[in-house]
Amino acid sequence: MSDASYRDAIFSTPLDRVASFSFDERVVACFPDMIRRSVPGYGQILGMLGLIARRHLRHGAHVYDLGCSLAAGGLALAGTLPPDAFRYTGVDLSPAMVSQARETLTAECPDHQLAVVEGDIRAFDFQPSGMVMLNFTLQFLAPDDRLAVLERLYEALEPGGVLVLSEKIVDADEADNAWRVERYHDFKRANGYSEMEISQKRTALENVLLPDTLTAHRDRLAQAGFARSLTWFQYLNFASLVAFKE
Ligand code: GEK
Repeated sequence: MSDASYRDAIFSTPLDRVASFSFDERVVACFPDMIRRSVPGYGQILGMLGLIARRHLRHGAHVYDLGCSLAAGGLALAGTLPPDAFRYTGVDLSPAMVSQARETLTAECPDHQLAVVEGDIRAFDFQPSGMVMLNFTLQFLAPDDRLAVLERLYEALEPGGVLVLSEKIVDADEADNAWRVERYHDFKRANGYSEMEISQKRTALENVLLPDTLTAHRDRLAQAGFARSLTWFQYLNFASLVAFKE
């Protein structure tokens, strides 16, 4: 990865009107710092991707990383698997993310087959694949668009294929949810975010990031065709599921 990763200070000054969050150049420049300090368990989830791939991926199969941002999923697989083990395509809507991701992959993993394309996963022509990673991306789609994307991913997966779905989640129980959200804010404070940054980011993500419950995720996966899914990781209000195509 290039050294151009700055500390996230996007919401560190008071704003009259907090604009909706968007994945622009400013966010790209501090993205690795932002995601590590604001997504509990992000590093652990990345660390498991290669191990999941090792168990489930047919040698040479194709892997998608949807909403790949800076292609951390591709870097994680390349760190665990040899160059001929898989072909990777990262897809992201943000041109700034795509160009930085390409630069990073060329510099870091020149021997692996890693491509990044600009595209909207709601209208993407998915090719047959052995593994799909959707790490903290489905949550940014309008709820009504989520099932159709999962249905098309189920179709694209080869038999024996796996989907890894990581998301910010909400608890159906109000008190449990409040406790998790409060501890999540403690987690952000402990990682150096101020009260103002926490509250402005919360405002910016309102109506942009709409989390589901784990039950809603499991039900939607089943509706899309995945007869088996399970939650393999949870840290406060962030979780990762794996779903299998029989
Ligand atoms: C990681 N997976 O580091 N089509 C394609 N990309 C999209 C769409 C869409 N419709 N909507 C949003 N995105 C990454 C982290 S970040 C999560 C994922 C976060 C992209 C958006 O441009 C951004 O790069 C990414 O989804 C979400 O493992 O910032 O909390």
